[in-house]
Amino acid sequence: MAKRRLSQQQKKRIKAAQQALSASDEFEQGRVVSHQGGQILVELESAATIECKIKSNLGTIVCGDRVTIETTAQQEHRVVGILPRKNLLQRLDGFGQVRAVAANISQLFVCLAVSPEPNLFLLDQYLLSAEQQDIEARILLNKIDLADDGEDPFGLHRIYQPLGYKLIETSVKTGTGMAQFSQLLVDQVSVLSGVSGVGKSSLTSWLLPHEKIKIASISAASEEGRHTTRASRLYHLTGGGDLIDTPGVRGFSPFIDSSAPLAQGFREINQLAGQCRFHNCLHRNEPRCAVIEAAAAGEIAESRYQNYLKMLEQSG
Ligand SMILES: Nc1nc2c(ncn2[C@@H]2O[C@H](COP(=O)(O)OP(=O)(O)OP(=O)(O)O)[C@@H](O)[C@H]2O)c(=O)[nH]1
Ligand SMILES: [Mg+2]
Ligand SMILES: [Zn+2]
Repeated sequence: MAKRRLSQQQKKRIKAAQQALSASDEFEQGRVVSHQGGQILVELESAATIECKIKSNLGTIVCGDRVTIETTAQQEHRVVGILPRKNLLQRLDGFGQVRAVAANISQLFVCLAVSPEPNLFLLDQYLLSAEQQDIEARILLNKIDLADDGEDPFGLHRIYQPLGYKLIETSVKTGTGMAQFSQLLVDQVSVLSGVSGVGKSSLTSWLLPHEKIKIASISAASEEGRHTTRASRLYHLTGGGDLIDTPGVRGFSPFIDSSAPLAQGFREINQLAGQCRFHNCLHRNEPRCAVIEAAAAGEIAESRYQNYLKMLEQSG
């Protein structure tokens, strides 16, 4: 794409406008706590929350964004600028389009449940996506009260703990693991993501009993989620830190950057890749591949290697 050159005069004008923007009393800064339809809720530094419209051509605005707001003479508020983001969590929608979920976050909880049963392919996609977006991912297995025997249901500890992923088991129903969960949230900006019905809003509501948070009314083991939460929402936790509850994802929807080598999103594969005979080895069927050898020897979990191959196939 041809770069557009700005004349000296244009540059001066832009700089002057930016200085005027930051110096003016008419502009305030705030943080987006929710965005639904054309309506944005912004929390100001004074802790007041105001409804804002958005200036056209501003691009996507999401929960966690820091924004500049203009107030008109008619006392209408309008978001006119987005401050630079530390990071941006993205996902794919049902049409394969990239959608922003939340900005400026410090950790992502991939939420799973004993029922609906975890999909490890989706989990590995999430972890890959988090690695690519440089976001700390943690795994949460909720509804542990429904597990038959307490010992590592679905083998999650066996597979993911050696890779360095923090894994916690919770039950909103019995309170199991909730103290540990609360502890992990202190002073962090955390996002709860996962399929519908795993209990993201139930977890949020447990932590914030005074907030009115919509939760699916009945839980039947065989039932798919009902997509109860419709828009992401950022809440402040009493112990310090913020929590963003998101709507359940449909199908396989974490955002994966296909221009980056897939192996970089699989910690154990990435670690071995340097030992393969070919520097551009895809660890599929190449001779003297350290990854294939490790998978055959059981040093890489079968599901992880198979999911890597499946993603490789889908990306090409
Ligand atoms: N047994 C059991 N049921 C739970 C637990 N946590 C949540 N549930 C139930 O699971 C169902 C779904 O909970 P929600 O919190 O609405 O799930 P969600 O992940 O927010 O779903 P979406 O908003 O649709 O994405 C509700 O009926 C909850 O009561 C738990 O720890 N144990
Ligand atoms: Mg919900
Ligand atoms: Zn290899």
